[in-house]
Amino acid sequence: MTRSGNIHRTTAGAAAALGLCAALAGPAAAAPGPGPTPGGAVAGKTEHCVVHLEDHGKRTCHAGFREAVEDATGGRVTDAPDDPGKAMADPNVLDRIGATDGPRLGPIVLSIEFEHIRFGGSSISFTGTHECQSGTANPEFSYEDLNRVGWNDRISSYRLFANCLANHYENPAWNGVQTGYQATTEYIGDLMNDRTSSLRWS
Ligand SMILES: [Ca+2]
Ligand SMILES: [Ca+2]
Repeated sequence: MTRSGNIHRTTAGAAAALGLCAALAGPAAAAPGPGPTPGGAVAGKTEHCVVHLEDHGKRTCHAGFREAVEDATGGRVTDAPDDPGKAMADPNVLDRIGATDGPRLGPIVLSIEFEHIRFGGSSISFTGTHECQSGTANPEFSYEDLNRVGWNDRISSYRLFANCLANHYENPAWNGVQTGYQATTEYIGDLMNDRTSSLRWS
């Protein structure tokens, strides 16, 4: 199947959305603070945000992980454990978050990125229009600068969904050191821990 139309449209949409996000960024995005050490104590409250790439990069944040999962899945999954680590260890919950077909599906969850190792601390979920299918030569979704959502140099672990792999880049606009396209990991590794500034999914 051909998917290039979607690829280009989505990438452009995500890029266009960044300006919007910057304009709308509230207090929640203003103070990411120094990157916490893996597994370390969280300075301040945890927060669980969702960036809807399928909706011009619209970002919403929640105090609880359960609410964030409900948001990211378009209301499909309303009963995820509020403890992200517990949720990410529950195969049934993971299956439902990662569903990519069904009636009135809504947003597709691409990945959930976490502040700490082992899916701990605050989180930011990215959603898109479809599951990843094209291999890694042509990234299907991208996010140019995590500064705009208060997530620069914070990511320590992530869980991928929807057949996607993610590439994590040291600098905005997909520059600098990168992880290469990787599946779920409970630790991003010493090279890129607390260094990610932009993302691609494919
Ligand atoms: Ca971190
Ligand atoms: Ca960086």
